[in-house]
Amino acid sequence: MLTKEDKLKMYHYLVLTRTFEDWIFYICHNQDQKNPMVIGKGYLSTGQEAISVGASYAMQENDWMAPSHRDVGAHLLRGMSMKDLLLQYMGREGSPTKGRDGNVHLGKSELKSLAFISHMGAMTAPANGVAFAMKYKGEKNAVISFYGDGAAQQGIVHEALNYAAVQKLPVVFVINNNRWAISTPVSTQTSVENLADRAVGYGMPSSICEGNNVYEVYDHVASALDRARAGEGPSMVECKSMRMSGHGTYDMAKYVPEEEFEEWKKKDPIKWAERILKEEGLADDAYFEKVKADIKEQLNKDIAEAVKHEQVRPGPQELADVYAE
Ligand SMILES: Cc1ncc(C[n+]2csc(CCOP(=O)(O)OP(=O)(O)O)c2C)c(N)n1
Ligand SMILES: [Mg+2]
Repeated sequence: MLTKEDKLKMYHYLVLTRTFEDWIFYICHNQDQKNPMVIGKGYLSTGQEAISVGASYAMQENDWMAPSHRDVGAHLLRGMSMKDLLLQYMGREGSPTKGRDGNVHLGKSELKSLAFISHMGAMTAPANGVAFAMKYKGEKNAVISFYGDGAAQQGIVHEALNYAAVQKLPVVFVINNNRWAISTPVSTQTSVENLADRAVGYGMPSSICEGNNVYEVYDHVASALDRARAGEGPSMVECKSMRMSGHGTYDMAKYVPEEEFEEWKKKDPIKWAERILKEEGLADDAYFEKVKADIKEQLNKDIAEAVKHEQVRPGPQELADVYAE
């Protein structure tokens, strides 16, 4: 059962993720393109933050996750600092990838998150690897493997799901079905109504949840993780949501029908959480405004610090641990 403290904490992380990514969007569109602060582009989870926040909130300390590129909320919740994220986006030496990779291609083994690799769906295989090791060692932990509706069509995902089911691995496959894979709608990617319908073919249970209701995402993923930790094998949770921005900050998503955005705006995860918190008498508008203002203030401080202290871009010395002697 989620306590009041849990619910407010999850709300905080929704707002934190949104505020950070809104800033990334702003900078990508307003920075000096000849001397950019953010290297590359932003890949944002705007409008679907409840998936990564709700799912990762259900993790225990020794669980691992294999994030996708829309899981900044999960990175933050697992303890990634704002400074780490900022330096990563800025391609600086002090970032989790030491400036060798950019934006959302990151993870930190100290935080039990595998570093995200760009090949869609490919994170399901190392997620299985970690789960296999847990099972082999007799540990009662589990892994969340996050991936999108587009990634769900990759061959490696089908193999990984089959393998996880056959080996009864402690993995929860959390699908972020945000209806689009770049400019391809989900309706032209697959002939099944729900991606979760495939679970039966792999021999694992599945459930479908409102991906924009952070507390519902939590409930579904928490049950699936409990099941995995109890040795009952993998399961799949399909989170129905919508990518409320372009694929990256360079993409204004002109190919998405305006009505689709309008429809999903009504299901905004932050507003949804606010509605629930109000209905349950746990918080009011003044509280929400304060959370938003405090986060903005803290973010401004973190940005100033990151910019002041970490101007170093990686040089050849940073490659030293890439190659064996
Ligand atoms: C194997 C592979 N094919 C193509 C790409 C290019 N690509 C990057 S993201 C993306 C769309 C992914 O869509 P989805 O899995 O639905 O995730 P979303 O971006 O919607 O969260 C594609 C095609 C890639 N990175 N890897
Ligand atoms: Mg998608």
